[in-house]
Amino acid sequence: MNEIFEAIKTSAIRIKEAIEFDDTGYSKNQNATGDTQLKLDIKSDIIIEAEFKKVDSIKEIISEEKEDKTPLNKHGKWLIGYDPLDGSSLVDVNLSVGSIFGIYEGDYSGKNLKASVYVVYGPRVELVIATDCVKMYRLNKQNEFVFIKEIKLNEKGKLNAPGGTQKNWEAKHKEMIDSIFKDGYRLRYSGGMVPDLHQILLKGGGLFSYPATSDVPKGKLRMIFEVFPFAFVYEKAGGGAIDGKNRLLDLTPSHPHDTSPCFFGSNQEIERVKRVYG
Ligand code: P6P
Repeated sequence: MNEIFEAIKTSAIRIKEAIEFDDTGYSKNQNATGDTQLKLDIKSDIIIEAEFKKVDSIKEIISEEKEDKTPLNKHGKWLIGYDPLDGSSLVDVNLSVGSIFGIYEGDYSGKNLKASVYVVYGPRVELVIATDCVKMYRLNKQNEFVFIKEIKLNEKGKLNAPGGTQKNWEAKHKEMIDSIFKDGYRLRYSGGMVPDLHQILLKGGGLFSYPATSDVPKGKLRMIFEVFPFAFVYEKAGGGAIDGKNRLLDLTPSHPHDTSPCFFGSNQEIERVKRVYG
């Protein structure tokens, strides 16, 4: 699997340059879920696909930016679901964005996710690899990713990242979020899933939520490309990841672009969600 991690590192360096210097305008195309694609979305996807095509152990890839799967090597072992540049619309207001990768074996169900990787393009470029544990690397002056530390969540944190349009939250969700703030948690929400979840991991814990709402009753975030990879990271870092009732990694999408309500956090915060949603 190391050859996949190396391909992601190479992609990340090229995507960093595209973010810094390329056109952040919209293309004339739409992705599989109807979002108008930014030129950066398309360029990031092209960069990643080109690097993955060099890796013989990859059987197939599927991108959030494409409707269908792309077969690569008939005898390959791994399936990769990825979001090439999540939160890309934040680039033109100079906020952090990220790439997310789920490495699956057999199919794209949560139980068959074997590793996940994400990259944060922020003031610094950081890469996190989750296998049996969660390791963070940072890009240095020589364009090398240097190991920084292992990431572990505390049992209880201090940050609260409440996603979704608040006027469309269910009453029980609003009550839960309000009570978390009443307990002194700090609001940390940029609208970028990767930096928002990265911050909670690095600051020791808390809760990120993107619930079912009246406008997106199945949630907004995609299971294969976004939700499963971060669920894997949070569990391996000692926390939890649920859809309100179920463990997210116990779920199986019926369509590659299926979404799910999602809650990622330290164990005490996840228990709090279960008491409200369970
Ligand atoms: P909202 C970015 O578009 C994204 O897919 C995630 O990165 C982020 O967590 C979410 O949408 C933000 O959505 O509805 O809160 O703006």
